[in-house]
Amino acid sequence: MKRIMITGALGQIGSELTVRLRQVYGTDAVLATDIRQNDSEAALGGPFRLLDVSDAAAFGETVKEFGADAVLHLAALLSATAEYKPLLAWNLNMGGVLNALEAARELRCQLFTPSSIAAFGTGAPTIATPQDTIQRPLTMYGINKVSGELLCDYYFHKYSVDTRGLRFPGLISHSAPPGGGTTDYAVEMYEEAVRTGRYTSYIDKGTFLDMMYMPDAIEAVIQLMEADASRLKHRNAFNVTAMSVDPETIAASIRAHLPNFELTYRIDPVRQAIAEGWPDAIDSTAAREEWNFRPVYDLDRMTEDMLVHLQAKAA
Ligand code: AKB
Repeated sequence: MKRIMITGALGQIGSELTVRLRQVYGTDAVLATDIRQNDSEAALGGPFRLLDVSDAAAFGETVKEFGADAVLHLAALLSATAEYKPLLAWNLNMGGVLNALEAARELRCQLFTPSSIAAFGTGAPTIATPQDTIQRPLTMYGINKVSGELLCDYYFHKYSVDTRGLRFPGLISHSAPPGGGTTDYAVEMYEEAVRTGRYTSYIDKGTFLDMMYMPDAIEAVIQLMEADASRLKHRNAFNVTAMSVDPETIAASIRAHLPNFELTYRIDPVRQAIAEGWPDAIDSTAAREEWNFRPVYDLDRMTEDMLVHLQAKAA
């Protein structure tokens, strides 16, 4: 049975991915790691190790001791935090990817690294943004993501490391909260709709961004990691998306269930500028053709599921 190690396991993606991987591969076959340890670790229900991904020696030792066949490297600072702390973002995001790549090269592991819609920027088409196009992001996070994509390609071509990756859109989930991202507003809107019936958005109406529901993101990671390598022409950084929405579109979907939901705006110039530099809607044809990516949740189906879960939590 495949043995898998995850970094950033207590984060928004990691906490759900760890639980799902343990259902698929077995509890003890999945090692969760994170720089912090808190109450939510118990919910992951299996082996856990503290790991600072910027410590190269500790990274390599942890992979070796566990005997991992695959590393899913999720630990990173997100776009808004990276804009406030660019040097920390460079050191943590790039150091982490390099340490993951080196461990995968030395110990012959498969490696998954998430990229993002942030990897696009000035000059790229904003509608149906192609898989292969100009990538000149103006944010530190975007620069980290493009550099990570290129490094993963480099390790594949030079050392035959089996690197794979997805360009994630904003991910919406009801369990672990996101933190420090630009697309976090979408998750907050659902939470506040249930909690108070109103939300003040820091992203302006008419600002469209790609989003995807977490269950689709989790299945996409597993599907890509299991995909037949001979079919992968791109390997790293596949565009994946399930919907393109702005705050008003999400609010309308919420109002189908909570008609009195109120949406107002107080724009955060930093996160608004980041969002405006990203595509409105990316094209995921390569992922569909090369490994059968098929998201299940559209906006309304996701809204229904989010509200059911959040209302159950609030009860
Ligand atoms: C962020 O907003 O920073 C992330 C992302 C789209 O990469 N959710």
